Amino acid sequence: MISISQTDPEMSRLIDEEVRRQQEGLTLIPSENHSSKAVLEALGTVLTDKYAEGYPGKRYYAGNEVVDKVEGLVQERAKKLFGVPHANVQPYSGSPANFAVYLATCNPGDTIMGLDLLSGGHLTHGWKFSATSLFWKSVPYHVKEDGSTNFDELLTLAHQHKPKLIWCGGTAIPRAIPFKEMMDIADEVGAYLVADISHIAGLIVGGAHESPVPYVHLVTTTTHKTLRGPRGAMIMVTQKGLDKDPELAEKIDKAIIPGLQGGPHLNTIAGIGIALLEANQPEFKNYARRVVDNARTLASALTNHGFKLVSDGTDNHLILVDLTPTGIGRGVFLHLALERIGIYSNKNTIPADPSSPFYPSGLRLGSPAATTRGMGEKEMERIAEWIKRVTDHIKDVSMPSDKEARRIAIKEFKDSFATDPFYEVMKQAVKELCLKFPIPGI
Ligand code: DSN
Repeated sequence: MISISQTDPEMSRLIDEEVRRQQEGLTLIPSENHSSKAVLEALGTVLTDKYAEGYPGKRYYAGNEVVDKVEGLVQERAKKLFGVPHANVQPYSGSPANFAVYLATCNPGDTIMGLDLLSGGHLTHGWKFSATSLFWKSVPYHVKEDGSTNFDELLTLAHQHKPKLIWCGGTAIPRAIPFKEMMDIADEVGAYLVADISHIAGLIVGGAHESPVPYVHLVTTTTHKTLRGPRGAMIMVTQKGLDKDPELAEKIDKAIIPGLQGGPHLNTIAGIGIALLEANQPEFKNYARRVVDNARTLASALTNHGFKLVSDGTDNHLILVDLTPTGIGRGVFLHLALERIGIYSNKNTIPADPSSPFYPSGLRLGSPAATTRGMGEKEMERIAEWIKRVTDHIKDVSMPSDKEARRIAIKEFKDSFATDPFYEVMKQAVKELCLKFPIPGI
């Protein structure tokens, strides 16, 4: 940090501030994690300065003899770890990776299916405001109120619309993804099946979730969630994918460049390689198991405190709390109050949410980052207790249905933080715990 503080003290102070926020607070956002010191170091190397449009051995720029080896090494590690014949490690992040899948497999206007965003899918799986539904005809499928996939609806829609591609996976799914059942439907209608395993990639390589590789044609994943690498993504082609289309690997590579991206971010790619190496160590299996154990402990402690959970629990790293028994739109208030005391979560829609996505009735929680810091059962129980105390403390706040009244209610709620000593006392308790569990990369 020394050179930053000399060159740009203002930026240096902000980075220090963020280090403190992460260290003194508790990340329960299921899509965030704390990457290792080695991963962070890779991001700050001269690899960031090199242009390398193309792929190893076939670039548009000179001077690639070293970065060819870097990218080749990361490709090999990805292939080995996930058990796939082809891996593209260049996508800048999850959304471009998913976009490249469309480019490689569909023509503009083709029909695609994905889990509706409000059911726990992702924007790029065809959400109505995503460009993916602008260029392709999106037919979303949903979960039932208990959080399980509505296979009857999916099967009916798939036969009716004959999609070219079906997505499985998403961003707010507390249960195991039913890859085999998805494959049966995709095969029946001749669609590509793509697993977006961004949330659970680390659990898959750590043996805590079934792998989609035998069932799907393509796999996309971000690299920074349970996989604990830098912010990036990968696209993998399975043997089943090559059997369906022997040119699928080339099509994916072409979709990334020249289709969608320019030069790859080689510092990130090196960081991904380090994360893959780390994920291949025996200790990572232990990490993946502890992530799930911690999520289950947190889920059952919350249930014991009277919270209602979507699907009544979790199979993975993620918990979705249904706050409707105390009123609608309450995810907003709880996430703000938790943020005030240094606990970071997501307001989130629940299946059939009576409120809107910006004022949802659920709270999304996850265990990957806390587990990376070494927290365990005792800490999960304490965290559940804090969430309960905060929930009780704000029990009288309610979300108005009128738009302007809503804005005022949220503002007054936030203003109350400054004068209510409860929040500062709680923040100190959270900080005290967090300081006992240092963030590894710092
Ligand atoms: N932003 C990611 C998440 O939080 O789940 C999905 O893109």
